[in-house]
Amino acid sequence: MKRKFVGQVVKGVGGVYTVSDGESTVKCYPRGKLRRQGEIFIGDMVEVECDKEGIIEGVKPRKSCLTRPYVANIDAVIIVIAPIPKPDFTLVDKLLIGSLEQGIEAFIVINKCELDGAQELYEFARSDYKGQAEIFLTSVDENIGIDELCKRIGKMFVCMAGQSGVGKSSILNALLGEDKCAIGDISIKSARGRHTTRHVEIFKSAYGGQIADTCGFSMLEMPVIDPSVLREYYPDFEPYAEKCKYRDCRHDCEEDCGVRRAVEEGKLSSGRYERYLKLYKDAIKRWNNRYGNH
Ligand SMILES: Nc1nc2c(ncn2[C@@H]2O[C@H](COP(=O)(O)OP(=O)(O)OP(=O)(O)O)[C@@H](O)[C@H]2O)c(=O)[nH]1
Ligand SMILES: [Mg+2]
Ligand SMILES: [Zn+2]
Repeated sequence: MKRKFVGQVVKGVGGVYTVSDGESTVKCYPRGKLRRQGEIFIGDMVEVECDKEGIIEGVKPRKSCLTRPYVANIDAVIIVIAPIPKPDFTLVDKLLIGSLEQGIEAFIVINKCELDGAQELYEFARSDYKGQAEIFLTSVDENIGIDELCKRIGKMFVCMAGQSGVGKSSILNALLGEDKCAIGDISIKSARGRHTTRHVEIFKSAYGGQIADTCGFSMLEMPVIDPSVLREYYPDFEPYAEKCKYRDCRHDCEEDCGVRRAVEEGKLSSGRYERYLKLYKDAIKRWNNRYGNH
């Protein structure tokens, strides 16, 4: 007998999706045009018609949708960094831009906090990301900060994000209290991770929330941003941008720029500003490559 229901996509591997109706899961295949890549995201609510196997007939409108990592309907993104591998703060900035764009919360988790350099990272994040993300210190190895993070996540649907090897899957396993995700060895020579997690999958947390694990990624894979709106995603620049001579100042080489002045006066972090300029120039290059001159 056929039954119809609306359920959540909790996993997708090779065109086969696992859809949960809250109690059980069904293996599903998408109908026709939904088979194209990028049509169905993990976290999507989908209409399913099934007997033994399910067919995904449609995708419900999304509350939020990140394209890197590919996940829909999350409430917050958990950006993980660690002393090893060496943090890429431009990637953190870009993840923050993505979360602002989608109107979701962002947390920054400094993992491996028992290692040298973690405290400095914490101080750095507290100054560069003040007011933009709650910051947590965790160590999976020494069981520090895990429960606090789990409580803060509460009933939210969140997704882990960050470079390969920072410990996203390790934190998730610790939060779940079970080893459900594969953990990788960091190659010691290069101190770079090797992409242990290869797909996105959603797990239930002890406090009734949901957590999605994702694979580590690099800046290059991030979506292209319109360079003219980039500055709108820097709320920490705003009080100074009001003092720019030009209303549409992009805080680059324009004369009488309030943001640049704030950096010179030490009111804004120069690192964050330098990374903004880098992202801005990168955005122009990539935008022009895709859409012609800006
Ligand atoms: N010292 C230390 N090592 C940790 C900690 N948490 C995780 N690791 C180690 O970091 C390495 C990478 O952990 P993973 O959880 O696989 O990292 P990931 O971010 O999921 O990586 P990808 O799946 O490749 O994106 C493993 O060797 C973990 O044992 C920690 O708190 N302290
Ligand atoms: Mg992983
Ligand atoms: Zn300016």
